[in-house]
Amino acid sequence: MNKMNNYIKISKEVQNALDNNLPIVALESTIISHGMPYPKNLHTALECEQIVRDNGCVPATIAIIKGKLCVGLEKEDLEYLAYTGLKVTKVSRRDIPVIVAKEADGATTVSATMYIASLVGIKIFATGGIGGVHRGAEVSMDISADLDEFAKTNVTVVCAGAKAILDLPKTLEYLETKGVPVIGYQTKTLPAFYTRKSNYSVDYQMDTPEEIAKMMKTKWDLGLNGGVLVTNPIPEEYSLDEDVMNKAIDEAIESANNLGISGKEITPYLLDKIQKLTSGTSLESNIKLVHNNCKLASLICKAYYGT
Ligand code: PSU
Ligand code: MN
Repeated sequence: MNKMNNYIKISKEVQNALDNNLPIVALESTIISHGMPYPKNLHTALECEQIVRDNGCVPATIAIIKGKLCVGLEKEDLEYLAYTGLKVTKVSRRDIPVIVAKEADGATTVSATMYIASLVGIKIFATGGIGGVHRGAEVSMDISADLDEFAKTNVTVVCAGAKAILDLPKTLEYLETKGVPVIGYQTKTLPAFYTRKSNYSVDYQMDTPEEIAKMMKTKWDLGLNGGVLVTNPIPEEYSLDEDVMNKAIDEAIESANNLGISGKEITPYLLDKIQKLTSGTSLESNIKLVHNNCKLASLICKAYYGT
């Protein structure tokens, strides 16, 4: 652990929470630099932190700054990540050692954020959507590193389901193979990010934060390492029309294919294209669902810590 400490920088607020065993909710930074345009990305990042505080937990936004794995960011770090946007390296698990060794900056995806959160003992993390199995993965082999992270890292992630830019049934199959429970919060159907429902079922419906917290404890007590995925439907008033969204998604995927975009660029490209095609309504929904997830993650976190 000593060697590890050289690489980690914990903010005062988060260190105080760790010292006093207070509930902490992790937040990712790829969503800031690559998932939303400036300045809404900055406002959203600050609002997310505030929602976590308002719900009785301490926020820990995670990123790599000058080669340090930062747990809890200062306002100027958030401003920098938001303003610099796509020029900040998108860091998933495989990128961590390279960016740290170069003493460079990185916006962490779900996989990298889960890993860094786990290093300091944070158990819960809120985001918008996770990466998954892409459509056409049987040819491209494009499966997000997020899914394998769930197989090994003991962190629960609260999201609004997987976006329909992905292949939802293949994503569920993959998580099943990796032994990851997919929980629907007050729903039996897998939420599809912009919409409350998909055509697919979650593994288990759970109706209270306490029920989820008890299952997490049980899982890890039993030595069943790996994450838990909690899917939380977007609030009704912000959910978008399924047909309109599917049309935008199909168009965005076609455009990405025509341009030959692949690898780590594809998810940010599709998100940006969909935002443009829906003239910003999808961005507003995206922001609202992230807020909603920050609240639920905080409630689960408090239940987990018994506070
Ligand atoms: N989903 C969103 N917004 C995002 C992402 C996912 O709605 O910004 C980001 C997350 O950081 C996620 C990453 O971990 O995209 C997945 O990228 P990839 O598909 O390249 O693994
Ligand atoms: Mn990928």
